[in-house]
Amino acid sequence: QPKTPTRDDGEFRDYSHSEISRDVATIKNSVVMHLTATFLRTPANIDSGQAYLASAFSVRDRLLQRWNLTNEYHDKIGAKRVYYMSLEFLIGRTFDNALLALGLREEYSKVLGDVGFCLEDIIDEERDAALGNGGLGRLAACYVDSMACSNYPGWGYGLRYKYGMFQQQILNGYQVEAPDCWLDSPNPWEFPRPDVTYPVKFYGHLVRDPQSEHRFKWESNVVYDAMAFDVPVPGYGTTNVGNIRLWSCKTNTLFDLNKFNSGDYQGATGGQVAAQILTDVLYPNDNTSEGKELRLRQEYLFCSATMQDILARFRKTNRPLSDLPDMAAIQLNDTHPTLAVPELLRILIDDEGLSWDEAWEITTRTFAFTNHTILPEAMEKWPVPMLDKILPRHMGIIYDINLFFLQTVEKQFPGDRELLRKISIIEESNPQQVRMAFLACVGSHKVNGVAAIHSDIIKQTIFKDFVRIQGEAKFINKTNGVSPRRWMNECNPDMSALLTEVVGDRSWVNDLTKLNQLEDRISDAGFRERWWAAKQKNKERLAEYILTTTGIKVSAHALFDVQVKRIHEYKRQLMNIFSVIYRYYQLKQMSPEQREQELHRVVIFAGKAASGYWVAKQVIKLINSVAEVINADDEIGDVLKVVFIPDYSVTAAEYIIPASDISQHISTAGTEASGTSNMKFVLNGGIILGTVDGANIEIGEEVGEEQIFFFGCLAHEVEDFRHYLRFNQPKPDAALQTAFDMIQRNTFGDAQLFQPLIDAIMRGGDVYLLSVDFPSYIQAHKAVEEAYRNHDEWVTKSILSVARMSKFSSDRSIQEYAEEVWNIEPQPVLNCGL
Ligand code: HBZ
Repeated sequence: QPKTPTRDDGEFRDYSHSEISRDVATIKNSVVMHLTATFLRTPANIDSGQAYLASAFSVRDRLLQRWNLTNEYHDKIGAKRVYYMSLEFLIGRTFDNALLALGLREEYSKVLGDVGFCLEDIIDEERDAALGNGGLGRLAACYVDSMACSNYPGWGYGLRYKYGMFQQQILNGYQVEAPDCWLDSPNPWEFPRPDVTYPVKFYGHLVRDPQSEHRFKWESNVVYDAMAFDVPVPGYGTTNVGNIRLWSCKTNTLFDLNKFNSGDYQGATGGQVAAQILTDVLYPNDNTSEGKELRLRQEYLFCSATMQDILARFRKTNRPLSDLPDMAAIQLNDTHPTLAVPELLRILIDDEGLSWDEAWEITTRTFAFTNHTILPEAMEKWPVPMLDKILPRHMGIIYDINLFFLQTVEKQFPGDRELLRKISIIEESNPQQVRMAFLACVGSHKVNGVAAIHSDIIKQTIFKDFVRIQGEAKFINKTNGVSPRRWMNECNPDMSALLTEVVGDRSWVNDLTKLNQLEDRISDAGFRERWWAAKQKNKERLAEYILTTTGIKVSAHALFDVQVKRIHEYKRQLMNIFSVIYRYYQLKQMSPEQREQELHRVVIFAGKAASGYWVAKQVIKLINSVAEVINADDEIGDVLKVVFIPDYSVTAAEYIIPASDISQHISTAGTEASGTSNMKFVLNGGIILGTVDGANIEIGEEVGEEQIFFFGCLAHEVEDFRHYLRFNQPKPDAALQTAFDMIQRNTFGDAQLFQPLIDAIMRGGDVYLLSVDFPSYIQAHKAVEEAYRNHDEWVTKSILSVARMSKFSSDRSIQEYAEEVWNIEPQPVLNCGL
């Protein structure tokens, strides 16, 4: 009789790898069952797309069993849960991730091999779930992964966009957007829940409750339905499976029988068409706020459905509403879900009959808020007239929140009218605007930034007065992290195998602190060689990928210099391409013999520009124009190649990141809140060329400054430089001037196209300080080349960096949030024979 494992004996940890049915015949049966029963095929008559779907559905079955078990268990023990509310989840693919989590990769490989398919090709059939723009959305995906892997009872809440992040094509050097129809084929990774549907009201009018001055009845006949789709989040090395609940919008007046009967067949379903639009598309802005009414309605649909769902789950516990903060912690991923604050107040006061004070206490103890940016154009503000029209009750509640807040401040700082004006949630502009960051701050018990420098900056800038009023302790730092499952184990199998060898088992995948054991191997020549071979193989794989996506042939023996991220002025892709132009100029001055002596380099760009962001799109055009000229120049050959990889995505990142020698994170100091790809690159043995900004700083502290190439002015110097440049002409150094000259001599096509980019620097105040940082940037490039030529030294840097990266696991971030913000504990599900 096998003994029943208890929660303390730790057996559950290895459970998925040791005791799950790994029987290949059983797996094959389940795949064949889906082929025949779900997709009406026979094994002899399928293509790789169908093979993918059948395999994915069979994996999903296993996840759903565990998913049920996890939630049943958490209900049973009355676990406090955390809800991560985010308008974006940039998930990417799930199939390979799930196979690794369940420890069934080899088995599926065998089963697929038996029917004539190669697992890698089948994995390639999956489309990314691209329900996010960039860092903020990917962070949400890494965080739910860490919650599942660390056994925290946590759920993500988001929207199920019918069209995710647009697909980027490059035509004639320009970005062209195409819709991302990711739901056109069946999606094995979602589970529709028509039983979990909530009505969400818009517009209408208010009727005051005669019994209470704070209570209203909100009457409206514009009602939409939000229906849940559950996306399983496989936990690696644990039975726990997490969940992302995504809302899809339907109308609840599905069919207008009156219209139909009067002959208006089109009109009869008109409501349905209008309703779907709410969750049709993801707004493609990164670090810019979209002031559209539709976006506001999207945000509210999300907040209302989520709060109704959280409260429905809470009510099942039969505890009084005052216990809500003991059962639920809600994290606001930036200001996008902030309407959840007035929505909870509304439900507690108007529907549940609580007093304002009771409701306010519950609300502020439940919510916490993460800020991801201080760029002024990203700050969400909604015009009061718009809010008042769409959500009259919420506008009233926001006025009350503001009134009570200002009253307490007035008591604390009597007569300081200037202070009241500065901190008011309502900005006195014309029209008045609701400042969502202030609303989120006042409605939360904790506010955090995403890297040490960023958390300091927000305390000195946007939340300065709030720190004075509400105290230092409320404002904390939670440095971002990335999932080692996806960003090492999955995307870099060869380096992962080396880590497993060093550690002795795969435990590092859930415990990155074990990477420090790598330092013991630093002088082991054989190990160093295999380390480098792994990097080399990744570079060859990327060279293949570049060839298929762009048609450009690059040498895997060149230095791979990578900048992949959203295209944005503050991230300074423009500075990078100017330096490439200058490099090209220098190479052209050399004799062929001299040139051949130079370090060979492939400069790789990728990233999307928001569809309405003209400057960013011109930068893409410039990069492609420069690439075209340089790549076609026979004198240059392999000494310098420039590549723009189209349609950057999570999956593309999984190819690109493990192959970098150098990656660039070169934002103007103080503008990149954290960055997370910087962590992924270093974790994969690449070195950073970067500014003293965001998480670059903490990475430098951990891995040692010798392992990073820092350059540029410091955050505290930026204001003075900007001030100077507002009144004085920038003085480009000879190198930058050379780049301008080459563009203006039509070297890369019509100079007129690019003149606005130069003008932004020379006449527009050079807001991002390219002219200031360019000389030290060029110096840093030189230092990189010298270091790379010393191969031994480079390999040492690479190994040491990885060994010291444990801090940047999202498991560490999540543990800090759990302990310091959410007050929740890990709740591993017992081994129940699944
Ligand atoms: O969040 C990013 C920061 O720029 C980056 O430094 C940080 O590492 C990352 C995770 O904390 N911010 C965003 O990605 N922001 C947005 O995508 C965004 C999207 C829509 C908006 C505003 C911002 O309206």
